[in-house]
Amino acid sequence: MARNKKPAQSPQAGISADANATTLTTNQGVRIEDNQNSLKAGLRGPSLLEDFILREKITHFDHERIPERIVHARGSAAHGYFEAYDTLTQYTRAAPFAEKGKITPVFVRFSTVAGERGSKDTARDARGFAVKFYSDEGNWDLVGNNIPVFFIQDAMKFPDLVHALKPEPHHGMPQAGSAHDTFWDFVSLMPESTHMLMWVMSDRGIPRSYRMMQGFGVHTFRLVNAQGESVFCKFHWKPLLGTHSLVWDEAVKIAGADPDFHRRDLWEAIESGEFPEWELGLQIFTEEQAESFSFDVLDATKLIPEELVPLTPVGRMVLNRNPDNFFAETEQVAFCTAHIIPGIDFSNDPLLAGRIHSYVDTQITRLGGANFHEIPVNAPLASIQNNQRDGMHRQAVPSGRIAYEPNSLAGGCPLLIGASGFESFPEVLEVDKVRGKPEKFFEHYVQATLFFDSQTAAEKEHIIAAFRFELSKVGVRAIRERMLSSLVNVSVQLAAKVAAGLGMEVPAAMSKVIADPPLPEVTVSPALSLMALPGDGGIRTRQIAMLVESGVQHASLASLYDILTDAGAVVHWVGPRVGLFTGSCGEKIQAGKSMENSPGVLFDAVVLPDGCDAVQALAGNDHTMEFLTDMFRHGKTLLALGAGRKLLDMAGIDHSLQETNKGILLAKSAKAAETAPAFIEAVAAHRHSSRNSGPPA
Ligand code: HDE
Repeated sequence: MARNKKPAQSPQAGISADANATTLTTNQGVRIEDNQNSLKAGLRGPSLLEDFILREKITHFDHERIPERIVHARGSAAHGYFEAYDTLTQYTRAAPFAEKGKITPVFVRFSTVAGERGSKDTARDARGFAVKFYSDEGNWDLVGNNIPVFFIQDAMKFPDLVHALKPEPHHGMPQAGSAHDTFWDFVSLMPESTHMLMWVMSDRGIPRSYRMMQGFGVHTFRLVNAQGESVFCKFHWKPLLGTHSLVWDEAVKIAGADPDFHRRDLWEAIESGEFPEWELGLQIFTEEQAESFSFDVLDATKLIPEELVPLTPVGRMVLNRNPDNFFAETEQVAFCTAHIIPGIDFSNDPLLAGRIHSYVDTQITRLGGANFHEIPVNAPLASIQNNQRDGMHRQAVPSGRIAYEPNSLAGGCPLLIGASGFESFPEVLEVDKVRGKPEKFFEHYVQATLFFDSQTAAEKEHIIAAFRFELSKVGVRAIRERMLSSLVNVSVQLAAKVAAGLGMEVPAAMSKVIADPPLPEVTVSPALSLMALPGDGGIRTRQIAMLVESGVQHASLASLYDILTDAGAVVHWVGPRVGLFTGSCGEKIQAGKSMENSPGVLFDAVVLPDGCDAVQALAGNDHTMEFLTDMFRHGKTLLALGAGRKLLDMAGIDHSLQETNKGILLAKSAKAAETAPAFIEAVAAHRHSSRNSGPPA
């Protein structure tokens, strides 16, 4: 691969961040002799003010933290590259699409929105999906989410939305959660939020992995070609592993068992060489087409159904390198929607307009000044030449006396390059200066209904359960009622089921601004269901537990272990405790995990061993029953070898019924290897939704 990572940054002379450096020094490069004891007047006397080594160390430590992001504070990131499938010069002169096979380095940060920097990964929330392209014509930041629409239409409402969503200001609760009064008060008064609410309450709000979610640019953007011609475009990232989610009960339990669940998953996959990959698809359409749509493409609460404007695949993105340092890269990366390059331009989406300002602005506080572009992870590969000077934390050392233009003393340099430089698309505007919205912005429910109607039965049940859960945490009854009255406009079935779950009557529908909206072009869009992207049918990186105890029939487990590992799964020996166990024929088995430190929610599937003594010992352990009960009710795949089926019986798991039997496999020990293909198929299905309704009786 030609250039699949940013070249190592060359630190300024004298500043060494080399982890292998052998000599401990101060920040002034003075070698330190004693790093244990401060300087004192006598061994039991007071410490001395002159101890510059102690003072430097403590002072630096005192200033280690920077403000966290006001939203998207918790995130995880990786380096990689984007590869263009073909030239796209017909539509855009943007450098990453200039020629077939062109490689552009990227840095991608995934995030939750509401939680603070140290909050859990599995909160119900939208996820950020921000991509920085280090193109040879400058940095382009595509700062998107895993959901193609947003809560609000106009940047003017963003501070209100975030204040309502974040922990309530008087007591600072709840952390990383939308299930509280102020959030639902705001969204129930803002019907334009309804479409996004449907997405966040769906399984999209609790992804299985950052590697298994879509990304969307959300807004309509412009592509501009070398002739200055422009088309509109929406950006979509599709994961090769398919789109998969957690179920709520699982997400809640994972939050306790491993709050870093998504961070760990991304890190471990990349460390093991399983590089996550997405395909970039564009919805390309003209302004004339846009005018004919029943909705406004400048309204970020609306999507363009793929059935109306299909995706054109244009390239792939691979993440193949973990950051060297979390703070230096993941924390200090500064994504800004204002960072675009020739060939990409904005539309007049009023939400996007506010973002163009906000991101640059926020970095100035967060990263301590206007020179954040010099931080290595933010620095473009394209060279920077301009007359901007000085400011806090300036690293560059421009030489000479010329810092203005026009000049003659430097021969006019740096020169403007005219036509090939960035030029805003010369849109013709003849308008009044007004505060307001176009008419189609007032329609709030058609696409919320489209989303709900496009879900499978299991997905619908999860949406209903999510609304029920969230609204059950709302203390003010009037807010619940108002939200229900809004949901009636989405689907009477949805509103009725949520109301029943809250022990409430279905209220009258909320009045709509547009009673008779234009007929939608599409009424069911299969592409909106998570099931539309099942993945490649493989089990690469799937986490599989093999329960072990002394006395297990080792040979059958070992044969499966090899087959599953060869198929790319990550197989773990999980015991009642960690450490050594002895198989029935004296084999030594090292359990790296215990059911206490790694409960069932952390695995995609489990294999129960054969061996009467082992099964008896496992059956007597409370953790085993909890492990199996969770895996059953979360729709995971369970395979019981020989006597292992007794564990299913003891956990109350009925493996005889065909309906609930999906993903529950039984095999004799001697047939373990033969069962592997069926087991792999069941694990690749991700989840068996027929049994995620509740615990076994
Ligand atoms: Fe953001 N958003 N946002 N946002 N956003 C930030 O920028 C903002 C919006 C998104 O990994 C902040 O550097 C405004 C939509 C992501 O570093 C801030 C508005 C979408 C990230 C900000 C929006 C996003 C942010 C906080 C409405 C999806 C994390 C820290 C006008 C398309 C990027 C920062 C990362 C972060 C402002 C709406 C995505 C305050 C004003 C819509 C992925 O500047």
